[in-house]
Amino acid sequence: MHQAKRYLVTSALPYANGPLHIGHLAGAYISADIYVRFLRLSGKDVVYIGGSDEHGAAITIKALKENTTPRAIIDQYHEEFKDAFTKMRVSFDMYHRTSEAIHHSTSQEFFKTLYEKGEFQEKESEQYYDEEAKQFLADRYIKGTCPKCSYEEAYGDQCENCGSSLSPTELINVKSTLSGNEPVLRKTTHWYLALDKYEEWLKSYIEDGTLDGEYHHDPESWKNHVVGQCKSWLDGGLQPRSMTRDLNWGVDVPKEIPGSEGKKLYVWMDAPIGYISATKQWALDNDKDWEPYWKDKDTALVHFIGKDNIVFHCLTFPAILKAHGDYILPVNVPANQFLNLEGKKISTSKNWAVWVNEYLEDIPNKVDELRYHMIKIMPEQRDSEFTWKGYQDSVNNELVNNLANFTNRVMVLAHKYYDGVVPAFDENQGIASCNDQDELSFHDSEIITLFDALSELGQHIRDFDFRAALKMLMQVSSQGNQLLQFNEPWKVVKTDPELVKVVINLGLQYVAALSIGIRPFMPDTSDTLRELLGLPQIKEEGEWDDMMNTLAEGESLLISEGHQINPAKHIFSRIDDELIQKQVDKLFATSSDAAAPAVSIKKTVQFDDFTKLDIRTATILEAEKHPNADKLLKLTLDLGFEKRTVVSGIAEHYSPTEVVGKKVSLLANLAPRKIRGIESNGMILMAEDESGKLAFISPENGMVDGAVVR
Ligand code: B3M
Ligand code: ZN
Repeated sequence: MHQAKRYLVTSALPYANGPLHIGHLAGAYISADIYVRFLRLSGKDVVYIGGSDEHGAAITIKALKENTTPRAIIDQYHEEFKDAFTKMRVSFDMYHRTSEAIHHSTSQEFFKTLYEKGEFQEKESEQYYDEEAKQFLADRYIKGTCPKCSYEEAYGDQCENCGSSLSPTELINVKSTLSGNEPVLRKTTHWYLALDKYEEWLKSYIEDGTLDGEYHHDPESWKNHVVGQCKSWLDGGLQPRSMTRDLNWGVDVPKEIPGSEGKKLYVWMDAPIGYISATKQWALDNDKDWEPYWKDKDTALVHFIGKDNIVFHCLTFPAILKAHGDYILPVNVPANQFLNLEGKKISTSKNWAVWVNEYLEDIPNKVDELRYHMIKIMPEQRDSEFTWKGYQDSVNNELVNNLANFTNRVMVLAHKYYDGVVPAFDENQGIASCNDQDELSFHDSEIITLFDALSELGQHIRDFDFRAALKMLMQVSSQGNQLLQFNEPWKVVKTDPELVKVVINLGLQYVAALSIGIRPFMPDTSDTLRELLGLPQIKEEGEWDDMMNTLAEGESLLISEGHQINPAKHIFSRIDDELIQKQVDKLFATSSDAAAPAVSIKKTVQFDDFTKLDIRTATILEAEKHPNADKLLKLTLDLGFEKRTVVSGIAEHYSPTEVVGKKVSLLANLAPRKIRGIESNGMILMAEDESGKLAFISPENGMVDGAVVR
């Protein structure tokens, strides 16, 4: 793609089965929002599409668990998502939902076209079936151990730990998530898309950026981890994938197709088509034509997603689009990696998350602060981590101390010296003194510096380097700060009033530039700055390009001489320790993970089972190293009524002298065992934590030896 005429930008459709957390925001939403806002600021034709993914087993499972209907679940979360995105200022042109009729018909049309073109192979196969629930178990209805990474909670279609896309029969130790039972295999028929047929074609798309031999995009412009994941898929060889499921919730396989009864579209067939149906709805609502956005080669299609969705957006969906025939393909899929939270993986089920709606309730009016910190730590190339302390530092050290401090200072000084009127200045100021070589005035050379920084910022956004872009934004603010720091207008205002005019004028140009440059990252702050400067609000209609043109011309200014600004104000305030501590406490207090056992509780036993164990108190009389094993101690125990030898594996933790005299609990009727040549008569009970640390289970209060423990 050399010059795109229009852009169609999408963010992954979140499953409507649980609230949004900061990991979602960092993955596919804030990133896309920066990009589309920048495109609009650059005067581009862009449509930004999102919506709720309302099908898939995760939703029906949730409904089942909560004794309600899928419809009730999706209605609740769809509204919540919309609300959270609006408040976080994620600026979708259309936030749609896949339960809408227009989506059902659009995805059915897709399915029918593929069917009629002979793209599907109809195959009978054995699939897992839960005899108690009387249901086939697709995707999320089965859990088991991932064959690739050994993660024990992998789903039938995907391992969320390593991102592998799986087929149910690859899982080890399969369990039904409905009944917990081990499922049986039964025959069923489904329609498979021959991904293997597209393997070569996909290879050149991903690796060379070509489609049917023609240039499509520069593969270097894609993130390494995205291309890397695709390559490893392709190298592993693609298999036909079933595009249908035996489910009772989802898009029906079109009636006209024989054998369609009871069959639904696979959620990863219908969900990406959701981008298309949402675009159709947008076009209907806005009296536009949707087709150029999906069919014209001069449209740039960009998908923002999290890394667990890479295979579906870079391989499966492109193959579906290709099989259909009329559609364009993404020019980039700038997936983000995962965001961790306070040292652990974010987990919905363990409530280890910062929920967006709770953040908005607990810390209202700090939307841009959260956006800022999320961009700063965005997991663009590798996983990254959110900590509350880090968030506090970003706000206090960067937004307050740098950005707010600078903008406030300039405006305060402008009021102090010039009653808030942008000062006119002598254009020749500084030519002789510091810039005589290239004959630039002080003002001009500063404007060039500003222009360069902004150009770099813009390029980073176009390259999907949002962290770097944010850094440049802060650098602009730092440059402005240095301008004040270096020239110290407060010291020379009496002796060199001409210099001070230039400095304050420049300072205000910087603030005006920030009010536009900040827009993609922190839209509300842009509004505030414009308000303070007494300039019109940014409508995201080409203002970036106007600014760059203005700066390049060098004659006209972003804020003109004689313009009256409004009273100065700090645009950010500090976040105190108390607020941060509250959030950290809340995270730990409400998470089931913080208190979760490292080793889960064993199967229930009856009291009778327990009474078979004879546990006694005892004292260690003697201890010595086992002659044949480094990890073992040979102990002599006093049980009051007898002495015994016990071999114990504690030598790495305790020296013989440390343990002599210790009171312990002993499993006294354990069958004798020869351990490395020495017979052991019983076992000392020890507590062991996650890290392997050991402690004796010692009776208190000098209890006599040989007492019964029960
Ligand atoms: N709902 C998966 C997810 O939320 C899925 C994305 C669909 S994008 C078309 O991770
Ligand atoms: Zn895995």
